[in-house]
Amino acid sequence: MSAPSILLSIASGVAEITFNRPDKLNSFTAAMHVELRAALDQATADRSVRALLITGAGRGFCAGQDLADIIDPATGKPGSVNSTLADDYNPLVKRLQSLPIPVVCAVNGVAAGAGANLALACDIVLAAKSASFIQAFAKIGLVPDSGGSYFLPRLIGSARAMALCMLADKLPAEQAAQWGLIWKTVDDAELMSEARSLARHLASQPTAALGMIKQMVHASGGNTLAQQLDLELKLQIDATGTHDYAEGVGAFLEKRKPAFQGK
Ligand code: T3D
Repeated sequence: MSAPSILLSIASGVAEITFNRPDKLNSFTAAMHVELRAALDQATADRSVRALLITGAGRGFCAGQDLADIIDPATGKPGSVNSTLADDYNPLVKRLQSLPIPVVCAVNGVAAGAGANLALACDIVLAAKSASFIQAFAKIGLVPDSGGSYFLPRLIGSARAMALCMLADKLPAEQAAQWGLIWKTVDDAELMSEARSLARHLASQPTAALGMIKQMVHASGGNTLAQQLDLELKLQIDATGTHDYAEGVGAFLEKRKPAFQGK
Protein backbone atom coordinates (compact mmCIF):
# COMPACT_ATOMS: atom_id res chain seq x y z
CA MET A 1 0.00 0.00 0.00
CA SER A 2 1.38 3.46 -0.88
CA ALA A 3 1.93 6.10 1.81
CA PRO A 4 -0.87 8.61 2.29
CA SER A 5 -0.19 11.79 0.34
CA ILE A 6 -1.82 13.85 3.09
CA LEU A 7 -1.07 13.49 6.81
CA LEU A 8 -3.41 14.86 9.46
CA SER A 9 -2.82 15.18 13.19
CA ILE A 10 -4.95 17.00 15.73
CA ALA A 11 -3.63 18.21 19.09
CA SER A 12 -3.92 21.25 21.37
CA GLY A 13 -6.72 22.74 19.27
CA VAL A 14 -4.63 22.63 16.07
CA ALA A 15 -5.15 20.44 13.01
CA GLU A 16 -1.83 19.97 11.23
CA ILE A 17 -2.00 18.94 7.57
CA THR A 18 1.20 17.83 5.84
CA PHE A 19 1.52 17.43 2.08
CA ASN A 20 3.29 14.09 1.87
CA ARG A 21 4.76 13.29 -1.54
CA PRO A 22 8.30 14.43 -0.73
CA ASP A 23 9.97 12.62 -3.63
CA LYS A 24 7.88 14.76 -6.04
CA LEU A 25 8.15 17.93 -3.93
CA ASN A 26 4.57 17.35 -2.75
CA SER A 27 3.12 18.17 -6.17
CA PHE A 28 -0.61 17.52 -6.36
CA THR A 29 -2.19 14.49 -7.98
CA ALA A 30 -5.94 14.04 -8.30
CA ALA A 31 -5.78 11.44 -5.51
CA MET A 32 -3.98 13.90 -3.24
CA HIS A 33 -6.80 16.43 -3.67
CA VAL A 34 -9.29 13.75 -2.62
CA GLU A 35 -7.20 12.99 0.48
CA LEU A 36 -6.85 16.68 1.29
CA ARG A 37 -10.60 17.23 1.10
CA ALA A 38 -11.14 14.29 3.47
CA ALA A 39 -8.55 15.69 5.89
CA LEU A 40 -10.18 19.12 5.82
CA ASP A 41 -13.60 17.53 6.37
CA GLN A 42 -12.26 15.63 9.39
CA ALA A 43 -10.48 18.67 10.81
CA THR A 44 -13.44 21.00 10.42
CA ALA A 45 -15.87 18.46 11.89
CA ASP A 46 -13.75 18.26 15.04
CA ARG A 47 -15.07 20.88 17.46
CA SER A 48 -11.76 20.96 19.34
CA VAL A 49 -9.99 22.35 16.24
CA ARG A 50 -9.56 26.13 16.43
CA ALA A 51 -6.59 26.63 14.06
CA LEU A 52 -5.16 24.88 11.02
CA LEU A 53 -1.47 24.50 10.16
CA ILE A 54 -0.37 23.45 6.67
CA THR A 55 3.15 22.36 5.72
CA GLY A 56 5.04 20.00 3.44
CA ALA A 57 7.15 16.91 4.07
CA GLY A 58 10.77 16.79 2.92
CA ARG A 59 12.68 19.55 1.16
CA GLY A 60 9.77 21.12 -0.72
CA PHE A 61 6.49 22.70 0.33
CA CYS A 62 4.54 21.98 -2.86
CA ALA A 63 5.52 22.10 -6.55
CA GLY A 64 1.94 22.68 -7.70
CA GLN A 65 0.23 20.32 -10.09
CA ASP A 66 1.98 16.98 -10.63
CA LEU A 67 2.70 17.37 -14.32
CA ALA A 68 2.90 13.61 -14.87
CA ASP A 69 -0.58 13.12 -13.41
CA ILE A 70 -2.24 15.27 -16.09
CA ILE A 71 -0.86 13.32 -19.05
CA ASP A 72 -3.67 11.69 -20.97
CA PRO A 73 -2.51 8.08 -21.55
CA ALA A 74 -4.42 7.96 -24.83
CA THR A 75 -2.59 10.90 -26.39
CA GLY A 76 0.55 11.20 -24.26
CA LYS A 77 -0.27 14.90 -23.95
CA PRO A 78 -1.53 17.04 -21.04
CA GLY A 79 -5.28 16.65 -20.61
CA SER A 80 -7.83 19.38 -20.04
CA VAL A 81 -7.09 21.58 -17.04
CA ASN A 82 -10.73 22.54 -16.68
CA SER A 83 -11.74 19.82 -14.27
CA THR A 84 -8.73 20.02 -11.97
CA LEU A 85 -9.04 23.78 -11.58
CA ALA A 86 -12.83 23.80 -11.31
CA ASP A 87 -13.12 20.71 -9.11
CA ASP A 88 -9.92 20.77 -7.06
CA TYR A 89 -7.82 23.96 -6.85
CA ASN A 90 -10.53 26.62 -6.99
CA PRO A 91 -12.74 25.04 -4.31
CA LEU A 92 -9.62 24.46 -2.18
CA VAL A 93 -8.55 28.12 -2.35
CA LYS A 94 -12.10 29.26 -1.58
CA ARG A 95 -12.32 26.81 1.31
CA LEU A 96 -9.06 27.96 2.89
CA GLN A 97 -10.13 31.57 2.62
CA SER A 98 -13.56 30.98 4.10
CA LEU A 99 -12.64 28.66 6.97
CA PRO A 100 -13.78 30.48 10.11
CA ILE A 101 -10.54 29.63 11.92
CA PRO A 102 -7.00 30.94 11.39
CA VAL A 103 -4.90 29.06 8.84
CA VAL A 104 -1.12 29.14 9.33
CA CYS A 105 1.16 28.00 6.52
CA ALA A 106 4.72 26.85 7.20
CA VAL A 107 6.51 26.94 3.85
CA ASN A 108 9.38 24.55 4.46
CA GLY A 109 10.93 24.66 0.97
CA VAL A 110 10.16 25.55 -2.62
CA ALA A 111 6.53 26.54 -3.31
CA ALA A 112 5.90 26.54 -7.05
CA GLY A 113 2.89 27.04 -9.32
CA ALA A 114 -0.36 26.26 -7.54
CA GLY A 115 1.77 25.31 -4.51
CA ALA A 116 2.90 28.92 -4.13
CA ASN A 117 -0.64 30.20 -4.45
CA LEU A 118 -2.09 27.72 -1.96
CA ALA A 119 0.39 29.13 0.55
CA LEU A 120 -0.79 32.67 -0.27
CA ALA A 121 -4.39 31.59 0.33
CA CYS A 122 -3.54 30.93 3.98
CA ASP A 123 -3.90 33.60 6.66
CA ILE A 124 -0.42 33.80 8.17
CA VAL A 125 2.50 32.50 6.13
CA LEU A 126 5.85 31.67 7.72
CA ALA A 127 8.67 30.41 5.53
CA ALA A 128 12.01 28.78 6.16
CA LYS A 129 14.85 31.11 5.16
CA SER A 130 15.89 28.61 2.50
CA ALA A 131 12.38 28.42 0.99
CA SER A 132 11.32 30.13 -2.21
CA PHE A 133 8.24 31.01 -4.23
CA ILE A 134 7.96 30.48 -7.98
CA GLN A 135 5.06 31.43 -10.26
CA ALA A 136 6.22 28.55 -12.45
CA PHE A 137 3.28 28.64 -14.85
CA ALA A 138 4.79 30.67 -17.71
CA LYS A 139 7.72 28.22 -17.92
CA ILE A 140 5.28 25.59 -19.20
CA GLY A 141 3.06 27.90 -21.24
CA LEU A 142 0.39 28.41 -18.58
CA VAL A 143 -0.97 31.40 -16.72
CA PRO A 144 -1.15 31.77 -12.91
CA ASP A 145 -4.05 29.99 -11.27
CA SER A 146 -5.23 29.04 -7.78
CA GLY A 147 -5.59 32.73 -6.98
CA GLY A 148 -2.09 33.86 -7.98
CA SER A 149 -3.31 36.69 -10.21
CA TYR A 150 -5.57 37.85 -7.36
CA PHE A 151 -3.21 37.56 -4.38
CA LEU A 152 0.03 38.82 -5.94
CA PRO A 153 -1.02 42.31 -7.11
CA ARG A 154 -2.84 42.89 -3.83
CA LEU A 155 0.07 41.79 -1.68
CA ILE A 156 3.07 43.18 -3.55
CA GLY A 157 1.68 45.50 -6.25
CA SER A 158 1.27 45.09 -10.02
CA ALA A 159 4.88 45.76 -11.03
CA ARG A 160 6.33 42.97 -8.92
CA ALA A 161 3.40 40.65 -9.61
CA MET A 162 3.74 41.11 -13.36
CA ALA A 163 7.48 40.40 -13.40
CA LEU A 164 7.19 37.38 -11.10
CA CYS A 165 4.46 35.88 -13.27
CA MET A 166 6.07 36.63 -16.65
CA LEU A 167 9.62 35.66 -15.69
CA ALA A 168 8.66 32.73 -13.43
CA ASP A 169 11.79 33.55 -11.44
CA LYS A 170 12.48 32.07 -8.04
CA LEU A 171 11.66 34.58 -5.27
CA PRO A 172 13.70 33.77 -2.15
CA ALA A 173 11.62 33.68 1.03
CA GLU A 174 13.52 36.55 2.65
CA GLN A 175 12.76 38.78 -0.34
CA ALA A 176 9.13 37.62 -0.21
CA ALA A 177 8.95 38.72 3.43
CA GLN A 178 10.60 42.08 2.66
CA TRP A 179 8.04 42.67 -0.08
CA GLY A 180 5.10 41.78 2.18
CA LEU A 181 4.13 38.63 0.29
CA ILE A 182 4.37 36.62 3.51
CA TRP A 183 4.41 37.34 7.24
CA LYS A 184 8.03 36.42 7.98
CA THR A 185 10.92 34.02 7.56
CA VAL A 186 12.33 31.77 10.25
CA ASP A 187 15.61 29.86 10.51
CA ASP A 188 15.06 26.50 8.85
CA ALA A 189 15.63 24.53 12.04
CA GLU A 190 13.09 26.67 13.93
CA LEU A 191 10.32 26.73 11.31
CA MET A 192 8.09 23.96 12.59
CA SER A 193 8.47 24.74 16.28
CA GLU A 194 7.66 28.39 15.63
CA ALA A 195 4.75 27.58 13.30
CA ARG A 196 3.28 25.08 15.78
CA SER A 197 3.67 27.50 18.63
CA LEU A 198 1.96 30.24 16.59
CA ALA A 199 -0.90 27.91 15.61
CA ARG A 200 -1.37 26.76 19.23
CA HIS A 201 -1.38 30.39 20.37
CA LEU A 202 -4.03 31.31 17.79
CA ALA A 203 -6.13 28.29 18.81
CA SER A 204 -6.16 29.58 22.40
CA GLN A 205 -7.38 33.04 21.35
CA PRO A 206 -10.95 34.30 20.71
CA THR A 207 -11.15 32.41 17.44
CA ALA A 208 -14.69 33.49 16.61
CA ALA A 209 -13.35 37.07 16.46
CA LEU A 210 -10.30 35.89 14.51
CA GLY A 211 -12.65 34.35 11.94
CA MET A 212 -14.45 37.70 11.66
CA ILE A 213 -11.13 39.51 11.26
CA LYS A 214 -10.33 37.19 8.38
CA GLN A 215 -13.70 37.92 6.80
CA MET A 216 -13.28 41.71 7.05
CA VAL A 217 -9.70 41.76 5.76
CA HIS A 218 -10.71 39.68 2.75
CA ALA A 219 -13.76 41.87 2.08
CA SER A 220 -11.77 45.11 2.26
CA GLY A 221 -10.19 44.69 -1.20
CA GLY A 222 -13.57 44.86 -2.92
CA ASN A 223 -15.36 47.29 -0.60
CA THR A 224 -15.66 51.06 -0.48
CA LEU A 225 -14.83 52.68 2.86
CA ALA A 226 -18.55 53.07 3.56
CA GLN A 227 -19.19 49.38 2.87
CA GLN A 228 -16.24 48.38 5.02
CA LEU A 229 -17.42 50.57 7.91
CA ASP A 230 -20.83 48.88 7.67
CA LEU A 231 -19.18 45.46 7.73
CA GLU A 232 -17.04 46.42 10.73
CA LEU A 233 -20.19 47.58 12.53
CA LYS A 234 -22.02 44.32 11.78
CA LEU A 235 -19.11 42.10 12.78
CA GLN A 236 -18.36 44.14 15.90
CA ILE A 237 -21.96 43.66 16.99
CA ASP A 238 -21.54 39.92 16.35
CA ALA A 239 -18.27 39.92 18.32
CA THR A 240 -19.86 41.64 21.30
CA GLY A 241 -22.35 38.77 21.43
CA THR A 242 -19.64 36.16 22.01
CA HIS A 243 -18.64 34.47 25.24
CA ASP A 244 -15.05 35.49 24.52
CA TYR A 245 -15.85 39.20 24.49
CA ALA A 246 -17.36 38.98 27.99
CA GLU A 247 -14.45 36.81 29.08
CA GLY A 248 -11.82 39.14 27.59
CA VAL A 249 -13.26 42.24 29.25
CA GLY A 250 -13.81 40.39 32.54
CA ALA A 251 -10.28 39.01 32.58
CA PHE A 252 -8.82 42.44 31.85
CA LEU A 253 -10.73 44.07 34.69
CA GLU A 254 -9.93 41.23 37.10
CA LYS A 255 -6.25 41.27 36.02
CA ARG A 256 -6.23 37.58 35.14
CA LYS A 257 -5.48 35.52 32.04
CA PRO A 258 -8.58 35.09 29.85
CA ALA A 259 -9.90 31.60 29.14
CA PHE A 260 -11.25 31.93 25.61
CA GLN A 261 -13.53 29.26 24.15
CA GLY A 262 -13.77 30.35 20.53
CA LYS A 263 -17.45 31.20 20.80
O1 T3D B 1 -3.87 20.71 -14.85
C1 T3D B 1 -3.12 21.70 -14.93
O2 T3D B 1 -1.99 21.65 -15.42
C2 T3D B 1 -3.59 23.00 -14.37
C3 T3D B 1 -3.06 23.24 -13.03
C4 T3D B 1 -1.91 23.91 -12.89
C5 T3D B 1 -1.39 24.19 -11.58
C6 T3D B 1 0.12 24.25 -11.55
O3 T3D B 1 0.62 24.17 -10.45
S1 T3D B 1 1.01 24.41 -12.99
C7 T3D B 1 2.68 24.48 -12.40
C8 T3D B 1 3.21 23.10 -12.10
N1 T3D B 1 4.49 23.14 -11.43
C9 T3D B 1 5.61 23.39 -12.06
O4 T3D B 1 5.67 23.66 -13.24
C10 T3D B 1 6.87 23.26 -11.23
C11 T3D B 1 7.70 22.11 -11.77
N2 T3D B 1 8.86 21.88 -10.90
C12 T3D B 1 9.97 22.63 -10.98
O5 T3D B 1 10.08 23.57 -11.75
C13 T3D B 1 11.08 22.22 -10.09
O6 T3D B 1 10.87 20.90 -9.65
C14 T3D B 1 11.24 23.15 -8.84
C15 T3D B 1 11.75 24.52 -9.31
C16 T3D B 1 9.92 23.30 -8.11
C17 T3D B 1 12.28 22.52 -7.89
O7 T3D B 1 13.45 22.22 -8.60
P1 T3D B 1 14.56 21.25 -7.96
O8 T3D B 1 15.70 21.25 -8.89
O9 T3D B 1 14.78 21.67 -6.55
O10 T3D B 1 13.86 19.81 -7.88
P2 T3D B 1 13.61 18.80 -9.10
O11 T3D B 1 14.78 17.91 -9.26
O12 T3D B 1 13.13 19.53 -10.29
O13 T3D B 1 12.36 17.95 -8.53
C18 T3D B 1 12.55 16.89 -7.62
C19 T3D B 1 11.61 15.79 -8.04
O14 T3D B 1 10.27 16.28 -8.00
C20 T3D B 1 11.83 15.37 -9.49
O15 T3D B 1 11.48 14.00 -9.57
P3 T3D B 1 12.59 12.88 -9.91
O16 T3D B 1 13.22 13.25 -11.20
O17 T3D B 1 13.57 12.96 -8.75
O18 T3D B 1 11.82 11.60 -9.92
C21 T3D B 1 10.82 16.19 -10.24
O19 T3D B 1 10.45 15.63 -11.47
C22 T3D B 1 9.67 16.13 -9.26
N3 T3D B 1 8.75 17.26 -9.47
C23 T3D B 1 8.94 18.53 -9.12
N4 T3D B 1 7.88 19.24 -9.47
C24 T3D B 1 7.02 18.40 -10.06
C25 T3D B 1 7.58 17.13 -10.07
N5 T3D B 1 6.95 16.09 -10.60
C26 T3D B 1 5.73 16.31 -11.15
N6 T3D B 1 5.16 17.51 -11.18
C27 T3D B 1 5.75 18.58 -10.64
N7 T3D B 1 5.12 19.77 -10.64
